[in-house]
Amino acid sequence: MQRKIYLLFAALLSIHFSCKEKKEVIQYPSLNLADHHIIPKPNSISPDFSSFALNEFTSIEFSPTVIDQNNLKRQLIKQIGQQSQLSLKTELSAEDRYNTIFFEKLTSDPVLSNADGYRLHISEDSLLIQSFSEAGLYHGIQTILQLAPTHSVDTLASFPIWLIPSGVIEDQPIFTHRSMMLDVARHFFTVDEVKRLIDILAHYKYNKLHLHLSDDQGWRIEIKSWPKLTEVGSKSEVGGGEGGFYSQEDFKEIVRYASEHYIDIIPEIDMPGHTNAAALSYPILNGNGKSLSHYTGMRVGFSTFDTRKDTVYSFINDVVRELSQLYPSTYFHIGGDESHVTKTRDYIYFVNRVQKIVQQNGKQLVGWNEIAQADLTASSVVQLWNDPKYALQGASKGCKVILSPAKKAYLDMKYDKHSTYGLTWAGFIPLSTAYNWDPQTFVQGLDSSQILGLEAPLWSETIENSQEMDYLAFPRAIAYAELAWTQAPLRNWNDFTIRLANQQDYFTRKNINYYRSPEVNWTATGK
Ligand code: TNX
Repeated sequence: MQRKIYLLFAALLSIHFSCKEKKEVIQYPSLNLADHHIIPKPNSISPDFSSFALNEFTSIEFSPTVIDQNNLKRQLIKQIGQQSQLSLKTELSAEDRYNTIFFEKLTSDPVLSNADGYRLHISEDSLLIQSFSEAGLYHGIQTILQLAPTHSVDTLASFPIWLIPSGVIEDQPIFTHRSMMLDVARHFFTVDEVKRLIDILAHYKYNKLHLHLSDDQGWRIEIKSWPKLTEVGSKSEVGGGEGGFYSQEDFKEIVRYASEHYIDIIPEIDMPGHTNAAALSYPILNGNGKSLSHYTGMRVGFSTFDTRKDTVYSFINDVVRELSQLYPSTYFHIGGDESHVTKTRDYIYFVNRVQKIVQQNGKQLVGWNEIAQADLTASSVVQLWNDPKYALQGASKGCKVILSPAKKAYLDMKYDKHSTYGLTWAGFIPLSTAYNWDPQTFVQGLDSSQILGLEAPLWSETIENSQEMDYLAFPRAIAYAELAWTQAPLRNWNDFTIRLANQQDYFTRKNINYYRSPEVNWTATGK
């Protein structure tokens, strides 16, 4: 359809050359910015029925206060290059400049209030991206990528142009925390597999990736003061594979790569339960009184640290200290789920002590919903997964809540009974179930101001590589991206499925093995 419009305009439009060699005046086709397929859906779009012609003479400029100019420029050039034949230039001489993409950092704004928000002002001669933050400017790039066609028009100018509809987009998320979790403990995923996931999440404006780094089946992060964690504890996984771990350098590389995409890494060390691999490495930590061996099954709730032993807390302090130094962002996740063999009073005593350790190491504690039973300070965060009463209990202590209700948001649940991978304990989660709920009103009695955001966890008992990860994660993670960003009145299932069907070019380019949900008409590419 779009190609037809281009051809029509090519026939109608005359092209005028100005005296400067590269400058020529084109009459821009009238494109409708409202005919977009952007996910997450933006807050407001005002088309003005012209276009901006992206081309190799488009210069990239910044207001002086933008930090990370090099990174933003590099990401824009790289990501445009990945989806089209266009190589934007890092520098252009004044006479070579045809039009401009201008990044502006705002200090105040009448409409945008959220640091992650951005405005695109797209006109014939410039594409202005405004935000309070570099992350917001990066989100603006992602919207441009979704607006830009993969194919150029070669008939409207003497050089190829990629036409972007003109107008104004004003956009900001409902949640500051838009997160996915990857369990690298049940099965290990390599640094490259994690980086590939980061690319995709960033494209849909996620800003957090939580890595579940330890569980009964394996310990996945090098701790220099406790070397057996990786020498012993990393060498197993579900089903008996060889396991694996990230060296501290690997972990820093993941953090660095994620930061180029404005994604924070949140590491999780799960305790006092889910600790078989740690206790196998150092039996002094063990609190369940049983002899230990590598665990390759899928049961949960049988392991615990000895919560009354000071050595356990010295150990935890070393782990939290070493790990905290590897990343700059705020949160440290202590797990805390399913400690079925830890007595409740020991569990509370444990979480209280670990909360102090995390805070003394300069981080804010996050834990699965059971931690709400402890004496949490208001800076700690409760992650709802199975019981809303804990979300309310956490909120009553002033804590913010991350929503990951298993029945709605668990990426490891099967889509339906035919699914190749996945579990079923929280029910089937077809794409429509993933999309059609409202995080802001999900927990009755929880004020939406207490909600930090949404996280979709991908537990990895049944998956062991990127292809299998993709099957469970996509397209559901794209539905959650929209739930975490777009206001409820703007969300619409039918409209979402059409925009989703239009992501197929991107899926193909990224080689994403997405699940072709029968609920989506994958051939519905138009509006
Ligand atoms: C429950 S959700 C768990 C995990 C499992 C998951 C499988 C949570 C906090 N704990 O240990 O991997 O179910 O769906």
